[in-house]
Amino acid sequence: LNKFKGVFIAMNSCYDEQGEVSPERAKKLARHYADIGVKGLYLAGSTGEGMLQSVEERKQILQAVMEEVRGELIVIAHIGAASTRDCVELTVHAESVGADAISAVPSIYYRISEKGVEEHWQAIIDSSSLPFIMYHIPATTGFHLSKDLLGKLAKQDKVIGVKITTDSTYELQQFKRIGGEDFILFNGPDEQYVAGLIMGAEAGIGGTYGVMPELFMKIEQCFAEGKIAEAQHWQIKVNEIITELVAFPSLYGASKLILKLRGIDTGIPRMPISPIPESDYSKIEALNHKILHY
Ligand code: SI3
Repeated sequence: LNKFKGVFIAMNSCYDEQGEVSPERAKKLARHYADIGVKGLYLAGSTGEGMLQSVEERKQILQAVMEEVRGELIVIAHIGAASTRDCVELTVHAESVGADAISAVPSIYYRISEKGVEEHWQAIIDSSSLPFIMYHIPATTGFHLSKDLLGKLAKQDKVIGVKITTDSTYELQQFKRIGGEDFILFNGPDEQYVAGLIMGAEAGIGGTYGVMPELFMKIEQCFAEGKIAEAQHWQIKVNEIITELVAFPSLYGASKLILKLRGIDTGIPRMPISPIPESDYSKIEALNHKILHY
């Protein structure tokens, strides 16, 4: 399971000038991260705008990324969608193109019961031989994963971990306790990567990693070497940047513009996520400069 431990970038969406998904641009972005040497990528999650894309579009992006970085980066395909049928279709596809693992949020919109979420996830797990990572993000899904359900699912060999995006490192620690030694906790909130590592996370999946992967790799390295004060120092620097990023009309729009300034055009976010107005461009340039000079 060591291949799932480390810094995973929740990769931004990649569109062309017309707003269509762009496999070419996705390849270029994935290549950029492979050259930096992160552990892996998390595709079509919140940052990847998977929920705003069709099943066909999601397949195209995953396939392109696999063509570019298979064997170099560990690729986790987020296949979560409202319908179990779509999730299963995406899972079967993910396995066919060689993804390393799949991950899913609970089904959204219909306020599915705990039993329903269990059945939804189980259908996904049963549809391939890929490792499965639960995606716990109650602020967007409205579903709060209980310790009971986590414990029940974690008993299966294929269920290797949970990506936990809540503010509670207590919950993270409880999930780790229940999941056991071989169960991987993927830290979700980038603002508390160090805190998550201290309380039992062994990996991080984050959207803001995409504009500053080196800083998160530095945090990880300091932590691994037991240099906690230094890890904290970098986390504080990172948090200054995140505070600025989230103050823009959209975090994803801001990250995409920063990537564009660095020569990697991924287009603008898909509606209803706001793009960044031109009046904010100079602030984005200043922020990019700040990140590059840390
Ligand atoms: O794309 C993804 O699925 C994620 O990376 C989720 C991740 O937990 C992010 N959360 C959201 C809602 O986008 C964080 O990386 C988040 O962007 C960061 O902590 C800034 O608040």
